Amino acid sequence: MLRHSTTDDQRFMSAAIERARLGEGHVEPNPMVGCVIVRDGKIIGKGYHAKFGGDHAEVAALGSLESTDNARGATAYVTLEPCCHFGKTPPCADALIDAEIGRVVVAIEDPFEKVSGGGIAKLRDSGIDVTVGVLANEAAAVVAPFVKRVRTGLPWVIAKWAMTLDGRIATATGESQWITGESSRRAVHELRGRVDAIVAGMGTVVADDPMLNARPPGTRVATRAILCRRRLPSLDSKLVRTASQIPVWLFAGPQTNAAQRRDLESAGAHVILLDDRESDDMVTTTLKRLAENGATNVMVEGGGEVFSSFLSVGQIDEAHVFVGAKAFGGTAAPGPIGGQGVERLSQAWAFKLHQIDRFDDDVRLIYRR
Ligand code: AOF
Ligand code: ZN
Repeated sequence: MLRHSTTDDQRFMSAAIERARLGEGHVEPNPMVGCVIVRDGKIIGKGYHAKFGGDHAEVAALGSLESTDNARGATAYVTLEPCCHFGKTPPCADALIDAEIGRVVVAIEDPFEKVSGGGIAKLRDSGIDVTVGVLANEAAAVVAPFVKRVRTGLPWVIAKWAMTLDGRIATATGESQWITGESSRRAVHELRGRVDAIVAGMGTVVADDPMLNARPPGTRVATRAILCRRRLPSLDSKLVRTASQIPVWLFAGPQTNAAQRRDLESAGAHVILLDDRESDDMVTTTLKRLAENGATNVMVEGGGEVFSSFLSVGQIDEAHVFVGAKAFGGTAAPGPIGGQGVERLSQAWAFKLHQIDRFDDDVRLIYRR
């Protein structure tokens, strides 16, 4: 078998990708970007985009140098093409040119229309040697949510469920709390604390009366988006009782009760009344509205019918599957995904394994479509 050895370019790009990840939860709707500056085979500067509206990675890395003179002739490794537009900050391409960087290694192009190749062209025009495509897959995986939103206008969708070793989410009599242990549940709250919205169906709201918030709070406060095709949550549900502190958006089908909708509005919930067409394609309608409101990452907590409708329109990008160290058995004990399911093996929804983590006796499997 042919083995590819890691080149210096890959090693340094890998360090830049590691930096990029530190921005998770802080930079969205911007992409996570990292940059390291290398001279004589040594990293002499590092930076990442740390906060929405703040310095871009390249500027942060240049700023971390002991002396600005050290940039002259050095190589900058950037996980995303340096920008060439005036956004909330001036163009990074200009900053690299002004610093007299000798070479720039870029993992992937920026799909954002104001950049999309322009940053690379600008660097080359000024005589800088530019290499593109180093660790492109790894870098693309980090910015996949940003890329999806820029390309499709829809947010990245993360489905999360917990199941037993034998794939059950409840016993045959319907008991489900708890399948996983405390440290798994902490990880779920970390995820809730970095996404922009948490979606659930009315089945889950009625069965569990969930809060759908992050405890302790994370870097952002997710809007709780409830799919209410036919029925609406009650005024004394935990969701509605906390609606004035944490946003609740109710995506209401046309048959829902008008008086109830008004009461929910008065209680502080935001009711989005859908017409027949929007209600028929509730998944896309919901995702579009959330993206228009700035959402990059959306988490779907279920239930089974909701997962099924998201999957059938191809709108689950990532699944966080927590496996608890128990088995329930029972032919009537349900699994995580409801609906009709696929008829044939050849129609199965296919995923790729992305990450595995252990939480005491539980595991979290992260799969991507
Ligand atoms: C870079 N380096 O570290 C990042 C880039 O208006 P702004 O300043 O927030 O710019 C946001 C856009 O800049 C974003 O949509 C993406 O195209 C690019 N992000 N570019 O050179 C960085 N975060
Ligand atoms: Zn920039």
